[in-house]
Amino acid sequence: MFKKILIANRGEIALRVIRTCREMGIKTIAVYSTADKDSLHVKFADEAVCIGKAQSSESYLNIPHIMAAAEITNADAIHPGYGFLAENAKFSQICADHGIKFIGPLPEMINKMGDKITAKETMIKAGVPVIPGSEGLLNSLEEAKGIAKEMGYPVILKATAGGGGKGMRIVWEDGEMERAYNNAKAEAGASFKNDGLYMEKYVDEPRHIEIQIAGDRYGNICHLSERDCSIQRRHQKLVEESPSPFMTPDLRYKMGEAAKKAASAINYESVGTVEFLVDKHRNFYFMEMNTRIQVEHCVTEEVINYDLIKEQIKIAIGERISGNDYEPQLHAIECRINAEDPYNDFRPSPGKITVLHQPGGHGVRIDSHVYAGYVIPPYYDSMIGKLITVAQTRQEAIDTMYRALSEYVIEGIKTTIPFHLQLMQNDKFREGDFTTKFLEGFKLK
Ligand code: MV4
Repeated sequence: MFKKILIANRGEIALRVIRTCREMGIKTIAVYSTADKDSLHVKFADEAVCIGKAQSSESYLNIPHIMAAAEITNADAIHPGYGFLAENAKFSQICADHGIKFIGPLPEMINKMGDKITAKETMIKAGVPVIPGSEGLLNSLEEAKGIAKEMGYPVILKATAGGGGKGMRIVWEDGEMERAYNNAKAEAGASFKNDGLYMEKYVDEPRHIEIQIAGDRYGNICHLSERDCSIQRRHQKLVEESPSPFMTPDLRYKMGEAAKKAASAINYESVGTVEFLVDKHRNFYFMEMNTRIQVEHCVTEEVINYDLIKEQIKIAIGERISGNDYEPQLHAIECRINAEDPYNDFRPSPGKITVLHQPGGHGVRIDSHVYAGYVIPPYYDSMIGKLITVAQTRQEAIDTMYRALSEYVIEGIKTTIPFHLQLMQNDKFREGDFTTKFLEGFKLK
């Protein structure tokens, strides 16, 4: 068993990992930037090391600073959380070189999924359905036009180094291709130092449904059912739930098998997520694989009654997983509470939380690092917590969510709570009738 884990992250996920470590009898080391000296993860960890200035590049993304903190505190393992260095193959390799266990996948697993064309080729070989498109990189504008004409418009251009919508362009007709191709290429080059593009047939109004998986070093893989993450805005998820209201037992079986094939194809070890686009006919296609614990892992924890961080740590130690798949036993919904003004284009709203009352009661879970008097720094993402409700049915989970949101009192900053309150009352949402385009037509009253 690990004696001490260093958590290379901040905010709610750092606290989330500390909580599980404490239950497992593992000591924790927090690292923090000067902007986070009063953060709860610093207070709740057994030890804490300041690793640099507020900007992420000087602290949470600074590998030498983090490795130095791990060396002086004698950490046996590093948990990267999500974001920051969680999917950095170089960091995973450096941990291995220093005899410190990276609680996550090996570098080659991260690399195989980080490049989207490589990932797609791997999936085709493994028999996982992918969206029809170009075979690998587009070599020129003329080639792009040719493939689009053959396949039929609309198509979508994507960056091979991308993910999360950067360097992505939808193209509806031949006349738009030149601009879209050049813009996507420039944006990809600027964002990822890699301007490689590929093309796919555009799937209009899809759902984003992802399958949580876990794999151990002995080749056992299981799936832990799906999360529906279709409610998002500009590629930022706002609400996630499990099960998906669009799911059927047959579709879950097929997507579960496909996700396990995807993970097996790279001998995946750790917890991870396979993202799919699902069209209105319930055809599903591999989109990408996330080789990390995700923000929304909690809804899965609630419906299958497992601590995924505990499972992730046990896999890293070398324990075996059972190999059984898991079906949702309950319904869970998560609302991301962000320090953003939903009435002003979700503009960030950092600052001091002057008054705080958090909801509670039956079926309510809050994963958050904030407290009354806490100052939200402007340097990092704006999520200040996750409100998760769980109940026997989707309707009850929504009703509990509405009740819990109504109890929240946060003063001093703007939050996404008014948005969530309105969403929970929306008829289409309550009927489970939504796609990734849902919020494009959503007006806040
Ligand atoms: C697509 C698509 C439609 N057709 N690919 C968005 C982020 C990146 N991971 C892939 N994305 C999409 N790829 C094809 N062939 C639509 C999206 C998309 C999307 C996907 C999931 C969740 C929200 C989305 C919002 C806009 C576009």
